[in-house]
Amino acid sequence: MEQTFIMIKPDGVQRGLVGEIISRFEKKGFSLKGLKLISVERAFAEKHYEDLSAKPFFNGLVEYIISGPVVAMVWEGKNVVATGRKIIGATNPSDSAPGTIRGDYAVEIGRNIIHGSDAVESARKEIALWFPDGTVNWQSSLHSWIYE
Ligand code: 3AN
Repeated sequence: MEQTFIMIKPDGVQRGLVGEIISRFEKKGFSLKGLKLISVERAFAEKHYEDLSAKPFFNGLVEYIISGPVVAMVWEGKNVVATGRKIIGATNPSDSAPGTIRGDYAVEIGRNIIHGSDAVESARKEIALWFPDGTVNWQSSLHSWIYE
């Protein structure tokens, strides 16, 4: 089954949105397979965002991610990468629809609360980076009520 990497950024943790965000993924029917509250070092944040290293906002982005603890998660389910991005909303909160996490709780692109993998391949890389010891292998007893 497909997995994605979701991170609640330091602003989401500071603003008390952890429970709300987890709730949205749970209620949708996705399964939590990994979860930790963690403060990351600069080099780790730079590795996570290495594809953006040439961007003018790269240093500010890294400073933001290391400014406080983040909640790193792995969620599993059918089409969870693409559907997770829909739940999160567009990168710039000015463009994210009401009803999405960023649409409901964020104002600025540089404080957009949450990260979600943008493709199955990047999800695989990000899960390996953030959960090097692997994730938890379990199946919800609701499985047959969510999938046919
Ligand atoms: P997403 O997080 O929606 O996948 P990306 O991968 O384009 O978006 O950008 C990664 C992160 O970089 C975003 N979550 C955002 O915090 C930051 N970012 C992207 N574009 C900008 C920008 N123009 N100015 C400041 N930060 C940005």
